[in-house]
Amino acid sequence: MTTYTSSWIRAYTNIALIKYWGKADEALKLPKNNSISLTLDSFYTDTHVQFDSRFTADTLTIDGQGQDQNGAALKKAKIILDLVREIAQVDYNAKITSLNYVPTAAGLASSASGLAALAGAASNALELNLSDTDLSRLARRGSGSASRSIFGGFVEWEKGDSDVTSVAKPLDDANWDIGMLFIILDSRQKAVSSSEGMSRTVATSVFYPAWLETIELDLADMRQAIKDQSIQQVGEIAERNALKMHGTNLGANPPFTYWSAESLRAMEHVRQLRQEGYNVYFTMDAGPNVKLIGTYQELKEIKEHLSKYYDPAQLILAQPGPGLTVLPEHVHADITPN
Ligand code: 2P0
Repeated sequence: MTTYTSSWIRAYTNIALIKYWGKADEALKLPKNNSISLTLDSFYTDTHVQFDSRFTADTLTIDGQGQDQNGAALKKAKIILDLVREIAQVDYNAKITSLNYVPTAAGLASSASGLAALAGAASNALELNLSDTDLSRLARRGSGSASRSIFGGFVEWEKGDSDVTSVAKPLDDANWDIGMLFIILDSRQKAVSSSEGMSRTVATSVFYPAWLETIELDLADMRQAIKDQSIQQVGEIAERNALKMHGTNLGANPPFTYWSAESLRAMEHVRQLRQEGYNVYFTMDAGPNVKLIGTYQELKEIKEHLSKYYDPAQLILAQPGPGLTVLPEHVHADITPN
């Protein structure tokens, strides 16, 4: 019998300030445009992988729940397992154990942190000693946004034009006062997955050409705003870019939106807070939740203010978070498979 076991690896989630919206290559997950994100400390996934000659199938357990052999989560995981098995030249099946530290009912996509943690753990088990750049490439094959969660702070995923060149790079360590406040509005499964949403938009949206025509300018402006450590610029550009992304969905055929009435109400709160003098902006992803961008200090006050309208569990503050982390042995020692 042969067995290869990883350490526990932690990856933090990230939220895009300039969105990834559209694939140039579906199989390789090469994006149509670069994206820029902020890795956050509040949401993360811890993952452990064991390859063993006795296992008869790949298995995945998330928060103690065994995942369906034909389910979406295991399918994405297998892409990464197959890639590392090919590099290491082993054909053993794997047991993946994953813990998601996303508050219950948050309804936030865990694919960025989940697939980044898996890329780290699977390659750690087989002692591949991959560089962060190669880990980003590997994570990307599981889920595009996972490529960015290898790094902490502000990150840019360069679209590239091949499997080798489409990788994320750190932009800025975000060691200044910026944070996000999540308003959790709905935890139900979304009707249009992000993969389906982006491919329908690329194929049919009359507004998609405008997205591509203006993206380079948005990227350049965002890089400068980050360099200047300007919350106002980062926030304004991120808000505009998010609204533009959501606009492309309305121009698709059939049209769709991730917004709910509650999302619009949350956006109105942000506009109202600006009128009151707060330097706060919002972004939204492939779901109804709204994420506020501001200084951590102001977001703390805003959280208090918004608690008039929302349950405390719906309001979650986050600060910039680190990249992929190898956890010390005592963490999760009680549940580590042997
Ligand atoms: C982003 N999103 O940049 C964009 C903005 C959602 C809206 O990346 O198909 O789960 O696995 O590559 O990474 C969500 O898409 O999609 C996403 P796949 P992924 O964060």
